[in-house]
Amino acid sequence: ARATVYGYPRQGRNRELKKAIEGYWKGRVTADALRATAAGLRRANWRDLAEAGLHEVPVGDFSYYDHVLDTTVMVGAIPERHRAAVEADALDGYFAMARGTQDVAPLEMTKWFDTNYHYLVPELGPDTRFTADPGKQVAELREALALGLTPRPVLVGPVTYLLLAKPAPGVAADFDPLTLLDRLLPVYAEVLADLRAAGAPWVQLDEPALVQDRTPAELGAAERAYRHLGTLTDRPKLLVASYFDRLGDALPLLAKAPVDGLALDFTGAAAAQLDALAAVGGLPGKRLVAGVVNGRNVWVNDLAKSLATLGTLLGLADRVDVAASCSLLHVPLDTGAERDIDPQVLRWLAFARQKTAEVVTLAKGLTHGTGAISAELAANRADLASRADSALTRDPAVRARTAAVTDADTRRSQPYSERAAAQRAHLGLPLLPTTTIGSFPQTTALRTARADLRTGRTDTAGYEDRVRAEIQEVISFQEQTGLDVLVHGEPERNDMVQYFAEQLTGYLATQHGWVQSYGTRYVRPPVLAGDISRPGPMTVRWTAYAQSLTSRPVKGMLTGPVTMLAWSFVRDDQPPADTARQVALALRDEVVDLEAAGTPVIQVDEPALRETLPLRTADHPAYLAWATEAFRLTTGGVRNRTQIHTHMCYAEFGDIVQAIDDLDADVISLEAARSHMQVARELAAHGYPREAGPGVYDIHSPRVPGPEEAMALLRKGLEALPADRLWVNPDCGLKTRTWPETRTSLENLVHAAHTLRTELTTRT
Ligand code: THG
Ligand code: ZN
Repeated sequence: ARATVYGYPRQGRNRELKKAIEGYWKGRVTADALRATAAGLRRANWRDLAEAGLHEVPVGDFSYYDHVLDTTVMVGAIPERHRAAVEADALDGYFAMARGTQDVAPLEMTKWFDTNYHYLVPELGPDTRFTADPGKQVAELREALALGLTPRPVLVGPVTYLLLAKPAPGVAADFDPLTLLDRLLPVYAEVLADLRAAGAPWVQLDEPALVQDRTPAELGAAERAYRHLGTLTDRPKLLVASYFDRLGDALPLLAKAPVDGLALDFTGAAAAQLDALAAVGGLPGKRLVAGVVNGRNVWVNDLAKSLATLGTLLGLADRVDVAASCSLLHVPLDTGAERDIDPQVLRWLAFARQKTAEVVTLAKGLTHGTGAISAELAANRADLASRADSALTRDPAVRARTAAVTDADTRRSQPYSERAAAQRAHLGLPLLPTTTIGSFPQTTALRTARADLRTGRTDTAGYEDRVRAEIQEVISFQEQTGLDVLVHGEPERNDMVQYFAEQLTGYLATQHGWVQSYGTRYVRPPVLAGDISRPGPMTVRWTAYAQSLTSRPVKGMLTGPVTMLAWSFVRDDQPPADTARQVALALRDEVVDLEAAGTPVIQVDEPALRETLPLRTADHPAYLAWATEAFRLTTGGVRNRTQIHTHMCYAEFGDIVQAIDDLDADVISLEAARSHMQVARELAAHGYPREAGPGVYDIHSPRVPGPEEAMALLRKGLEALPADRLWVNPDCGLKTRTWPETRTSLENLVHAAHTLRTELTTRT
């Protein structure tokens, strides 16, 4: 057995790639210097992988921005509006597609399956003509060959590429990109021939889209694609890779296809594939690459368990190799860089570098028997045992409390209709109340104060003075502008997940655990490592301070349990539902404390509720059940008169309206500015009975909408929802906007609300 991986973190130990690219954008780094940095990072990665003992290294997984955009370039599917820029300069044209320019909009960005990585969506139409442009892939292959390595180019497969695409602007919305398959396959054939000629023995074609529910037509397309590519004569050996879940109906189809190998995910729920593989008679004559090391979480592998899986697989294919389940792009680089995590706890964790070592160990064990890796197995057993027995992972008080949760804890004492009356009386709000989503612009003074606190140039007292000054400013601005429900502006928060993670027991923060989110943007997801508890209030002090400055209601702001899980690495030794319940109980205490401190409105944000939907629809009900229960457990402990808000920021809610209703929040604010109140219509169509604030200001754009525009959107909202259930707010937090933009847009928004309010009250 041999060891391999499908991809590796691109950024470098100190995010050198981010710095070089952003420097290039600012004109501080030349194109040559950027290329040299990139080549150096590729070399460093390959050397690391080869030294770790990988037999085959991936090539082409490197990217200046995104591997789906690289595929768009490889097949020549450059959108019309970007062609001039690409022809003028390939690198600048590439970045123009990714980020747009003054005059030209970028490609749309969306989530890569159920990970937190975002890709650039190919734009295709009936007139799209593909041409092969494998320059990047061939050049990187040559670089690796020159180092004396055995490289395996990794490409996005043609079926997944088309399934990830959408109709180009101006193309009918019902255009199906899959109809372009017959035009695309000859281009892939040409790329494959070029890679073979350049010296690639194998090429990997990634088809993760086949782990999702697929129609018979889509499965038919996959079958046709691999019959076509498989029967080419001038080609390298083909490895078709799937990951993020099990293949389902696509498994028998690919098992029979004339390709040379399949890479399958055997982690988590996908482990069920083992039986499915046996049921189709295995892969006689083919190479099986078994993804037994989870490539998207951070936990050390159970080596003995993986060896058992691998042993079973030995009988099912001609040759069995060992890999991580997916590209290691989705995990940080190296636990060795962490200084602040307890060394014993650090041994439970495996980042890309450690996962590569695990894959190599498993390949060795599979080839030479467990005797050859007895030291590794013993150490692994000890690490797993230390994790299982640790006081961090098992806190009896937390366990007793989660076990005692009753259905009543997840329900408020009265139904929405009765609560609404109590809240109306308590809050005394006007028709079409105005509010914001929570954050206000983070000023330079504030960022400097936070940096100074980190470096010790300011003490806590000095920093907190700065935070109080910001809160004062934000409160008086909102009063002057005439907003009805105020916020404190969140000046004390760095990131909406990290801020809470840092204050909860059981959560670990990393110093260097960067993971690419999109382009040059990275996040450092905290790790849900142990049982979660809240040593003390987390937000009450700042919210109460804000409330002390005004007689208008101030809204408390929390991140909900589902988002706390979605944007963290989640423990794998208990179901996510159990972890969510622990987080929910900790947040519930915060909600109750906020109420006791006199907070009349509390918002619990769940931007990730929609984005964590499982890939297969069969798995949706179970997910939505625990997710909505965790939200209700968080918010179920308050009195009727306390108003619970929630907020979500992506526009596609149509398929989860029922789940949104099941949250039993009193008010929801949603992104709607860019989708022109489609959300309001969807809520109305569903008979959504609660109050809603479809956003009337698109905060993702620096454009400031005029008062007429806010008014027009509100009128649309009023066509869908009755006036006494409609709120007026921007569609997301204002953290990324400037103060001048914020000021004008909120003035316009309040003006529109006041005008309509007068209109509505004088009419009756
Ligand atoms: N917080 C966390 N995860 C998230 C989001 C978040 N995942 C999904 C979505 N939001 C991702 N969006 C972004 C937006 C901006 C940045 C990263 C992800 C970003 N990062 C800085 C950078 O790379 O320069 C680093 C920020 C830092 O210093 O922490 O700008 O909101 N947890
Ligand atoms: Zn938002």
